[in-house]
Amino acid sequence: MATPLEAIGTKIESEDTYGLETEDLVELYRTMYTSRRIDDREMHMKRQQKIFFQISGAGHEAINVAAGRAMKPGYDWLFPYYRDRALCLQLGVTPLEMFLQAVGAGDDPASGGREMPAHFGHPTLRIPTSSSPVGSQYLPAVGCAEAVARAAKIGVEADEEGADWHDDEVVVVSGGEGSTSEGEFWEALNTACNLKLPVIFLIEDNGYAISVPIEVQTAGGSISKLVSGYPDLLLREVDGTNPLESYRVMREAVAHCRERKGPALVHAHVIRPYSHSMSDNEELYKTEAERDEEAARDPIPNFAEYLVRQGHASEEELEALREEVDGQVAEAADEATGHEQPGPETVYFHMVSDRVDPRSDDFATEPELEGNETTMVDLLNMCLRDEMERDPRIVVFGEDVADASREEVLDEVKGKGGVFKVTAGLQRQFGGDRVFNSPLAEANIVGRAVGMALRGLRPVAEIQFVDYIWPAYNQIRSELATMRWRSNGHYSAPAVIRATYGGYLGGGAMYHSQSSSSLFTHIPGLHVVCPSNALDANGLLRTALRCEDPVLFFEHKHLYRQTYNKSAYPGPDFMIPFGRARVVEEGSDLTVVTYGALVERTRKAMRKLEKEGNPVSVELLDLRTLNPLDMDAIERSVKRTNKVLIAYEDPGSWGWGAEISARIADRVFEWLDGPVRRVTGKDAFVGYAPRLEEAILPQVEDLAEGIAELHRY
Ligand SMILES: Cc1ncc(C[n+]2csc(CCOP(=O)(O)OP(=O)(O)O)c2C)c(N)n1
Ligand SMILES: [Mg+2]
Repeated sequence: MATPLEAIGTKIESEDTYGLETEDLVELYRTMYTSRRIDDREMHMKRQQKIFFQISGAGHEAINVAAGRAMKPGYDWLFPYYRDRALCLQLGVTPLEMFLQAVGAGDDPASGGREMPAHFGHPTLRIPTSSSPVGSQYLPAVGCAEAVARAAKIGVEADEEGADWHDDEVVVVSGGEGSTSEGEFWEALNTACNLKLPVIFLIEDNGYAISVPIEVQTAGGSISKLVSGYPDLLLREVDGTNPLESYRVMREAVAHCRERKGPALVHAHVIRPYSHSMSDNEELYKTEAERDEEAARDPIPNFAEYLVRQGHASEEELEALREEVDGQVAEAADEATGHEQPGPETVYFHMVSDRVDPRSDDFATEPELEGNETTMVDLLNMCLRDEMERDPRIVVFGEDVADASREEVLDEVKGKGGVFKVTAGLQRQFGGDRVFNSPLAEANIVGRAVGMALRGLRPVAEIQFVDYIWPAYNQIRSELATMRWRSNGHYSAPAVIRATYGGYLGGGAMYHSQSSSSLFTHIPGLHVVCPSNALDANGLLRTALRCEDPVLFFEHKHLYRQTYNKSAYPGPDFMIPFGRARVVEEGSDLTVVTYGALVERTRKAMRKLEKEGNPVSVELLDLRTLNPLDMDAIERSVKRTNKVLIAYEDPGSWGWGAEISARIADRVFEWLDGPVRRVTGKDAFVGYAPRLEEAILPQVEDLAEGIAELHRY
């Protein structure tokens, strides 16, 4: 149960200082005051157009410094949000570093000028770059704590890069009360409690999310009441404008987590005296009386008054401290304005790893084939086995991927191992700490993968069907793919997300048959892989696991067990570089550019035309990876054949083929002897009735017709 909040006072009455000496108290005040003055200064700079956005931590300073004081800087991890200026200062981020972000300087250590002010991050203080989507920090924070818990059980060596874990470290993740309305908050809390992870959820409740008051956000108006049934969750409610009471509960929460008793949630009531941001004016929705009431709870004057009243400092001493801080803040602001913004040449810096290039020849190894031919499912499974043996950091999880979560039944049952069996037997071989089921929550799966990858594990997360990836899209788009770029190369999340996709199985209908590749190829920083056969699947998955970037690895369900795409096992080191198309068949009349299930369908279309006495010499290109794209192979082929048809399963419009078509027009227009044609899925969802599915997805006949028509042109 939450400790009841006895009083939210305007006066700090705490008798006990909870072990903090006079010097500590004055230092806390200094940090709180510094934080407020940075906000004031930034607001001034915004009006002068020296910075381009401002959002303040005003009113949150007391709980912030208390949290920072309870943590071990550079040892514990913080996933902050934009109100956590004083918390970051307390952990050691400097005013200059904050101003560097505000002016958008290339030297900004948090993001190199890429993110807004107050998007805190630090290369060495264990503050990974923060993003803007409200609530998206919770799941990576849980993954971060989980990585340490798993590493200990798995026996991963602590000297791996990023694997600098300590078995008593804690993770603090913060957010406003509004952020607790996001599903990701609940998914994170659920797993933190379920796995008893050392995560402190610090909820800074200022009563508003921009203009929307608490009673609209939260049933019953109190997040701590709402979560009171979560097991092993230490729950504390506190006046977050009182630094001493805040310190008391934060210290307790940190101790609870250090001792591995489970997670904690601290519900801190704070104020927000400076409107939401400089783009907001709270007078539009808060009455004067309400604002006066908040002003009376302002932690900065109230703590100063307390320090004087209790004899920790005199008025004059505090005045001198304030003058000193004002000078330091002004100096830092002036210094920051002298720093340059990043140059245009830096745009692509740290989009992907600059150390390991999965397109390079390092990833081009020859297969050493052995044994009988087998299916794509088997060769994916064998790749995972090989790589898990080679790299102890690899963990595999998702829905139904384990053989059996209840390990005691494993002697009696065969085991599930994935709804398509790609992960069959992995739990049996590598144990339940490395191969495990997740809750049925896709954002949870990807968000935790982000946090684990950040800490040096190599997560392989499975999304059962791409049709259900959408709850995870925010994590993929906003966290996974952006981590390296937005931290200017200081943090990265090299995780592999495997997802099944595609139609042609019959009866899958609209939620088990879609392809959605272009919605992912549109995300910078994310590799997108789509193998068409068993051998490629094996080699490309190995590359995905050995590169240092996030990879979305698409597996076509229809191709999993086709006999025509089987291969013998290519050995434990077989890799295919990304961005290298395969010429499936050479030809001279026209080029077909495709991937996935349409590779075989195009071959069938070619054979059909031959049988009908209307042969076309087609050069068939299987792209294998959509991002990076082998534009050179396309260009080379089109220059020879002078005609090109692009075939894909997705709805045609706004799709992936339109981009390739545009690039062809751009780069080899002069070589074209005909229009760039597309054979695609209809602009509809895949229907259940087989006749409907057949009409919606591109068939052999459609491809044959398209090829013949373009040939005649
Ligand atoms: C997912 C998402 N939706 C909307 C926004 C725009 N937005 C930014 S902050 C905010 C309010 C957040 O309120 P709360 O969580 O209570 O934090 P506070 O700002 O009050 O500290 C909104 C709606 C956003 N950044 N992300
Ligand atoms: Mg709020």
